Amino acid sequence: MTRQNLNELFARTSFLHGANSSYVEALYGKFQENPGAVSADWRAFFTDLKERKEDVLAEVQGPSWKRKDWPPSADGDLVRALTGDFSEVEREIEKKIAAKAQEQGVKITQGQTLQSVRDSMRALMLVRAHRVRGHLIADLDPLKITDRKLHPELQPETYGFGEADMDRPIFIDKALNKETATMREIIALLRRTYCGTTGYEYMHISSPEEKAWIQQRIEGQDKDIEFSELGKKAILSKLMESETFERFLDKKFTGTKRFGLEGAESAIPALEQIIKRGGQLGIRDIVLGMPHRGRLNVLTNVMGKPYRALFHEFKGGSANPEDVEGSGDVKYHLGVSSDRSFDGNNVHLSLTANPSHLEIVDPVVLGKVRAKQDQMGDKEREKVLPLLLHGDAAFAGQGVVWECFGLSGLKGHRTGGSIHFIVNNQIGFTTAPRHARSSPYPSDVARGIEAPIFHVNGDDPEAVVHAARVAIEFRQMFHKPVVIDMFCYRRHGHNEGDEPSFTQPAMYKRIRAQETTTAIYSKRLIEEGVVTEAQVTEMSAAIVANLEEEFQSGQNYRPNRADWLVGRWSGLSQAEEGPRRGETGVNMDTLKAVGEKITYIPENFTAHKTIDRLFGNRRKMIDEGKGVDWAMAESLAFASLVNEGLPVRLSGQDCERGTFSQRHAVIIDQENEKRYTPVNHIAKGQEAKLEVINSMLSEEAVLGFEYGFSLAEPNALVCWEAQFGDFVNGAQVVIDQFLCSGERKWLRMSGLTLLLPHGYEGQGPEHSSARLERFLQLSAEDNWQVANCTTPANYFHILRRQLHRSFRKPLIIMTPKSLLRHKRVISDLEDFGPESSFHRVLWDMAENGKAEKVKLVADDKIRRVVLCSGKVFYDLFEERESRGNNNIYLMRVEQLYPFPARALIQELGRFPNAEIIWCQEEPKNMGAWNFIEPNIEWVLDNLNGKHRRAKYCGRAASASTAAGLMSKHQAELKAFLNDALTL
Ligand SMILES: Cc1ncc(C[n+]2csc(CCOP(=O)(O)OP(=O)(O)O)c2C)c(N)n1
Repeated sequence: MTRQNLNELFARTSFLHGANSSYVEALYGKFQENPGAVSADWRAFFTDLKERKEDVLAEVQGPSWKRKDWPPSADGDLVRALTGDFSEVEREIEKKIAAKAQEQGVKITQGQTLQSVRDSMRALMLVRAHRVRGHLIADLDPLKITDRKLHPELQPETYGFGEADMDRPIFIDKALNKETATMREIIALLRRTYCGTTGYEYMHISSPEEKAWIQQRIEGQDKDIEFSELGKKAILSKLMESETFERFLDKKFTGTKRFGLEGAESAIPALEQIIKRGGQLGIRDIVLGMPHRGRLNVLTNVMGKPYRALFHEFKGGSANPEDVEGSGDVKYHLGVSSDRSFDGNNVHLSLTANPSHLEIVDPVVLGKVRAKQDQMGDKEREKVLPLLLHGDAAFAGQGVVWECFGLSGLKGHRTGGSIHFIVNNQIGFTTAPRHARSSPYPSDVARGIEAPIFHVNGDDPEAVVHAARVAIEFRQMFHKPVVIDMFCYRRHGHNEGDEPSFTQPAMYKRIRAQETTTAIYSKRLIEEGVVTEAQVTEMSAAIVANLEEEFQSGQNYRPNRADWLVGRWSGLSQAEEGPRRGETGVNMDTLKAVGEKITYIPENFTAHKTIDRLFGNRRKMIDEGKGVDWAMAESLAFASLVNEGLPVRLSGQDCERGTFSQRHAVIIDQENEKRYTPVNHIAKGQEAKLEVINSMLSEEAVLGFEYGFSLAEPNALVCWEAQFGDFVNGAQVVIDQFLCSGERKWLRMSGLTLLLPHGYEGQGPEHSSARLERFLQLSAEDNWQVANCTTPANYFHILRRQLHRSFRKPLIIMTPKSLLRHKRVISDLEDFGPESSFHRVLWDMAENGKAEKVKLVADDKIRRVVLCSGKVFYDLFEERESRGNNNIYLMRVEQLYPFPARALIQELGRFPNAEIIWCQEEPKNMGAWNFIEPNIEWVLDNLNGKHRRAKYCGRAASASTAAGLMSKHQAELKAFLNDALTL
């Protein structure tokens, strides 16, 4: 179709786009069969159109790169409404009414038919209004403080139905599961379904199937929330356990912070329902994440952590045996795992340890889930469920919540739908909802990804459990996130020592008068005859007796085993001191074979000509055994790992190609846009794969996700790459709270690798620094590794080392930009071969005969050693070449942390007469200087030589990371190189 035709079409029908392609297609089919079957407008258009149907549809369907599942096909009503052809719906209804009348042998006049059609249309509008807005007048708030006025769109009068019209039967075309109903019945059904103690928000979903499924599940006379006697008793019992537990803690440990769940107890039977129903629907593993509120209750009453263990911790005892190292954490941050079994279905549960920073655990949970799904081969992502609990203020306020929703539909990060349970106690510390968010509900952010949202009154435990059931069913059916927003209250202050009436006197007056959820539900069940008062008292007494018994056992309780290095982690151990090189060299034959595969472009694949050339060059590196550059070294590292059966996962913005167009891990056929990942074609039946993911433009959630993945999968190399190193700032919380301290706080190892492009090349303040200084400041207690490598071979080994040792530690690497194409930044293939390994300190290249001009003097004649790290080494090297200076030695610290003290004692010991300089390209208050100065001093003290301290050579301290002007950058560089190389 020509652009002119298209424009014409757009002018006439503004809805012609991919969303309606199936509609247009169907219409065109109809037209081809019988031109009279489509409206005059369309007939004229299709007749005008001389071209082939395929062309029309190809245009309508849009470009090949567009998302296949988006936009979803529009529902018929909407399309008709959009085209202004609403009369078609009316005509259909008219036909149905006539057919019905005929079937019943009733004669109706044309006037009567018209009246019926109008009734139908107006009644259906009322039905639709309830589906969309019913929740606005639902009875959601147990405290009844929210003003939920009748909404005009939900009033029958608005649609012309007065009292006199209430009992006339109206044809409603199977809406509400009924063909015909009176307005009185319709209103009753609508109010019961949409305005009771559950308010459904789902009409923002554009998929007709999902919408219809929810309607089928909740609408109609037979869809009332109903539980068996056994079910009701189970709910009561869980509520009682939950409430009694908090009371018991309050009595025994009065005033101790516990962030009690009181006012939100219905969350406990709801979680129980998700596990139970989930188990029936194929869930085998649930990873939970939650904040402080109610955590102790969830730990004991859902996860099955023994009460005695918790009581022991309340008394100041450790959660781990005494001989286990670690600095520990407060009890309301700790994780735990357990197995629960319902009706023969076993479900493994693990609650992820988290820091105080609300919501940051969410992406970590998602990453763990993804790894477990991969391990189980759970392609449909139906066996492992992410289950997240939230506070209302945090859910509305923390951006990472949205970022996680953003990940939910993406190939590299989806998890088959997370369930979100908001404990909406209508307060955040001391802040009221009207000051905590700009939208009506805390859950509104979920509308953006078309997740269904079930608002529910926490004082109706059956409604809450029902919402939980529908939520897990929906998730299993459609693999999308679902949100339960449970309106409730917080009985005490933010923690148990806080006085809430300072700030919310009216609310707390109501709360003090509010009966507990358990009391309300007990009364209801007594009235229904499900239990007797005596039984309730008995149940409660039994719970207290058990808690007392556990309390006594807690006196002598000692944890006998720490929950770490078990399951997938068994076989790994705590890291020991030493060089810890690992066996990272690869046999030459393997290197060559693998190198050949990853530079091969299949016959029937049309690569871009630059890629063709690039791959040819890479092949030459293998054939000639020299000149291996950075990107090829990385590719060899990935390929050799997958070749050993160890998967590699790399995510980051644009990382398939690589920000600097260096990687090309996935190549694209220029003819048909087919993708080809060479590393995944190393061997027939290759099991371990390289998964490279162009991620969403987020740092916080994506890094959190990859960290979570690495927690659950020790035997994959998991890497996250920042587009430029400075963007890692956006994920600082993950770095501070998890990556650098997770092992010490929670005994959780991670081998996550961060690739952070870093280097001063005159690109301005934002693209120069990955803030090396921050990582070094956080370095302590052997918590991770920070490196700034200068050779492709060292990069290859440090990546492989991540999986070839008996422990896992996060790795932060400053990665190059200009050095990716620097003529000196190459390695020989044999530096990857057997016996080769990672070097924490690297010698002067002039010693290896790689300098053209400089031949160094004997070690004792060396007058200065310039220590440095990263790219600046090459600037120093070339400047020295141009000066021809042969008594200055350039030594590289490739791994900054753990600081290679012993290696440096050995290497610097060679130069007894040399002064020591630390040279860096970063300003003095940044880079490694503040970290490395005392470390070098320690080394020099140990050497006991003439020089005891290193001198600084580099840029002056600066507020901004780098100069904005290239000329200023160059001048600074020239000045400090001069300082470093002038004796
Ligand atoms: C990111 C972050 N900011 C601030 C805090 C401090 N803080 C702890 S709890 C809380 C209120 C949370 O309110 P809400 O999410 O509604 O949960 P609730 O305590 O009411 O259950 C705040 C502000 C925090 N823990 N994390």
